Amino acid sequence: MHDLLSDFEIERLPLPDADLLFWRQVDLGHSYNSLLQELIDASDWRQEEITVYGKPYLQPRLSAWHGDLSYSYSGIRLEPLPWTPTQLDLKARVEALTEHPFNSVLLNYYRDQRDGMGMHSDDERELGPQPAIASLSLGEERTFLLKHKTRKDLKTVKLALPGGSLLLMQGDTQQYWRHGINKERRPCGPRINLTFRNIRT
Ligand SMILES: O=C(O)CCC(=O)C(=O)O
Ligand SMILES: [Mn+2]
Repeated sequence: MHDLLSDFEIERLPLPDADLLFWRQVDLGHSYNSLLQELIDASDWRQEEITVYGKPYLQPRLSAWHGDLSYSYSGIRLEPLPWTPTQLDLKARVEALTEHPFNSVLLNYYRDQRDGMGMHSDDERELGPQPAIASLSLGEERTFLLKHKTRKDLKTVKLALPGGSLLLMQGDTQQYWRHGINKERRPCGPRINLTFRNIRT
């Protein structure tokens, strides 16, 4: 069970066919800015190529995959790098808050307003039928979009993800909803997002 204080800090986002928990500010044991800078400097960032309708594109962001097992994502196979001590510390904090175990993390680095992530759902078979995905944000606040896959009557939901916030997507969320991060017109500083996942063996 969550204790009273952490329950008080959690918001349940009331979307149909979804199970979303949101922590506006989590205690990460270090200042958010020092963590952001450390992760920017110390990660082995890659710009992955993806294929859309047969054409190769570079993803508009950098990424790094760490953890225990390899993973297929948007048609690319990612071999994991080993966990760093900072990532293991963040993983333990996120596991304690969400009460889910994680064995992998995908780091996304949105360098400025020109970086983003297209609408998608994290529904790869390796994640299982009702995956729990915990998304920790550092740095610039960006807008997270959620769009129901079939219910045209539901508007796109916009959720501001400030640095230090944690979003847990679980239950049917990936089955019924897509999510993404839009590019912005206004100038944006860097943002890092760590998405903790549990890959099934
Ligand atoms: O940057 C974000 O908040 C979203 C990341 C995401 O959806 C993903 O890594 O699959
Ligand atoms: Mn995702």
